[in-house]
Amino acid sequence: MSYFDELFDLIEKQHEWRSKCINLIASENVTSPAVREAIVSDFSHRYAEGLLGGKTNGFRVFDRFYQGTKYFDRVEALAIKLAEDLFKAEHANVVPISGAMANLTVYSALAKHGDKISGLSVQAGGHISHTHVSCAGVIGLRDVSYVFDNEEMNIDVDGSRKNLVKEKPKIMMLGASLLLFPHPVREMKKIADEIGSTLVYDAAHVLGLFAGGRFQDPLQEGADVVTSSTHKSFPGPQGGLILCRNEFAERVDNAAFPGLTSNHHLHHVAGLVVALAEMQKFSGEYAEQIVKNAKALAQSMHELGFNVLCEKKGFTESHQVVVDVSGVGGGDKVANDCEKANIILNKNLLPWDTLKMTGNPSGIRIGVPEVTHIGMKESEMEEISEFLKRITLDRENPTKVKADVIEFMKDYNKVHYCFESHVGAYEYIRFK
Ligand code: DSN
Repeated sequence: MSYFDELFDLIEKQHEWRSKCINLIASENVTSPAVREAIVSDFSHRYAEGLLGGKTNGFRVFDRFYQGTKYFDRVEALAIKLAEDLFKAEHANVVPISGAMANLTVYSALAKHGDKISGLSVQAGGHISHTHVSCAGVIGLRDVSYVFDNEEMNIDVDGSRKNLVKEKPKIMMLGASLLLFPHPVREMKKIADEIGSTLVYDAAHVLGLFAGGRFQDPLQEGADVVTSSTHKSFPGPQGGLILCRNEFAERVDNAAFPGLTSNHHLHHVAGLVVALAEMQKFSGEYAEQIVKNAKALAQSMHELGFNVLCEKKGFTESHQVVVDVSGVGGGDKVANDCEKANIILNKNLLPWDTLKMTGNPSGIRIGVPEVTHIGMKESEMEEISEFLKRITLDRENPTKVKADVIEFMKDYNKVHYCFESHVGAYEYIRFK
């Protein structure tokens, strides 16, 4: 088989396999067919370097360096307008090509080498791009960690205050990869104002909930800037997004272009317009069902004997469920066994783990955005928790469970909360 044939064979296998899997990765989703159509359009071949101009009738105008962008200019103007409307933001920028690039763009706009940035440690759920290991380190920011309350699974504001006042980080990050409950935006904004810091909320995980009026609205609660990816609980194409107050707009725009991105991904901006339009119509219903599903899954797993975190707080207010599986082999074993049964989820450090435990941490993180997007509700969450019990607690052979998972998935092959289409959620669309 040629490499060319092998590649297309792999793509087909991926589609077929994923149509038979329950995907519980909290940072993933499946887009609507309309988003997929936009992504494969001619915009994928083009450049649109240039500067954002002012607005005409509420829509952005652009000063491009190349010809050939007359239709794309309207596409990008639509993306910005829809994002500003949906998230009630004064300003949006859709240039960054990922969530981490959105963070890097904001860091380079608002801080300089040697400044400090505060955020959650990776064990407490902070994203690596908030730390010196990743984007913050790239531009020489030194990180300061918040104190984390393991019981509340949230930032300990009073415990963190003293160090923040002493260290005076230039940027204070909120938001995380492990995020069960709303972050204390109002309280942290008070500290940020006191020490002259800019409060940035990384909404990558919860953007879809934010769109639907669930979880929290970081901008209305006081964040100066929101960064995000566009493909987790928000079911758009892969990409990045920045929302901010007008006072930060020019610095953010210049850091995005010409600062850190030469050519943004025009096809993904087109896909983002589709997802924003879908979420303008469906996000309330979608976000509500995501949270109902996460709570139902957590409750059901708890009743079946799993050590689900935060029972006293109702387990979760987000799209995530976090389970301590240290008593049944650890996160790595459980995630691997689940994959053998066609259930895809990830191992996760818990706040009391050390970084040395990264290979086999105490936890697993479960997310329900994708299963909700393909139409599952509370009763399906009960069925999923039964599968997880059989694999993990009953130690049943995962290949036996896999047969039942494949049968179960036969009923979930369409994307919901989007404009009607005859194309299936995992269908492979052939061009050649
Ligand atoms: N890797 C993503 C997550 O799983 O949270 C964040 O970038």
